[in-house]
Amino acid sequence: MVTGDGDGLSIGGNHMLHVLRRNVDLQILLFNNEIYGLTKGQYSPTSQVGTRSPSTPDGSVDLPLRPCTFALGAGARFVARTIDTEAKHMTPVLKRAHAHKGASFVEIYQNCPVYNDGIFDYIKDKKSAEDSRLVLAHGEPLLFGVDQQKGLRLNTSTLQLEVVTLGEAGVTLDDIMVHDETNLVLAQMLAALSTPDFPEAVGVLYCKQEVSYENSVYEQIKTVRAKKGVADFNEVLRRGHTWTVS
Ligand SMILES: Cc1ncc(C[n+]2csc(CCOP(=O)(O)OP(=O)(O)O)c2C)c(N)n1
Repeated sequence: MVTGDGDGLSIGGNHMLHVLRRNVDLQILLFNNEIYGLTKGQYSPTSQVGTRSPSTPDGSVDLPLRPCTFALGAGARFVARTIDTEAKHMTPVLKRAHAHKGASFVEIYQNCPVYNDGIFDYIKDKKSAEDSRLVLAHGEPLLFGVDQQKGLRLNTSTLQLEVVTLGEAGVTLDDIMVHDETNLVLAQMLAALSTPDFPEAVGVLYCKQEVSYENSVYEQIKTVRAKKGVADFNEVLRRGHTWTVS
């Protein structure tokens, strides 16, 4: 299912919530350009505060939604983020999403050259990408920056992630958190990170294989049939309040 930030989080936000919660076997690609493009540039649920648009001529005042945070909150079992122009990064992410049985949610940062041009330049441009992009790999330390010299450490007093530099103030690789895509709490922390204070996480944030909605329903039907036998549809239809008109 290919959708946008407007369609997927506002117009169809209700459906998105339940498809994720129910774990329907569906791959969802949410192209986030932080604007309603097709209908000529109205602000969307992911538009930054202050976005000037035909529907917010003096700038939007409401807090934007983070799609991955929303998906995790709704109970999605597969949540990932990638970038439209980064084919090398996107391809394995899409393959993982496709292989996942159940709802998989992929947010794709996307430029809108007409109504929101350059909105993701900070994470795409070679100059700033190193500091603003945290490329996730399961089992690998959360390192980023030029020469991978910066990393994320868990501050155990505040229970928050913090940016540290290897070799400074005694920081070593052992201090850096290791990515575990089965850890929901970590995924929620990673999904919420934003520039300029933090890099933004791209890759698979969370993956937990659980039985899909379809399989649960088929299992249930099997169990009920084993117990009660296969119903005769005609008999079911004619049971109860039915009349024969002669
Ligand atoms: C129920 C419903 N309401 C409104 C519309 C009109 N409409 C079509 S696309 C769109 C905005 C889409 O924005 P987004 O999902 O962010 O995609 P983009 O065009 O930016 O890629 C709207 C409001 C619609 N198609 N269906």
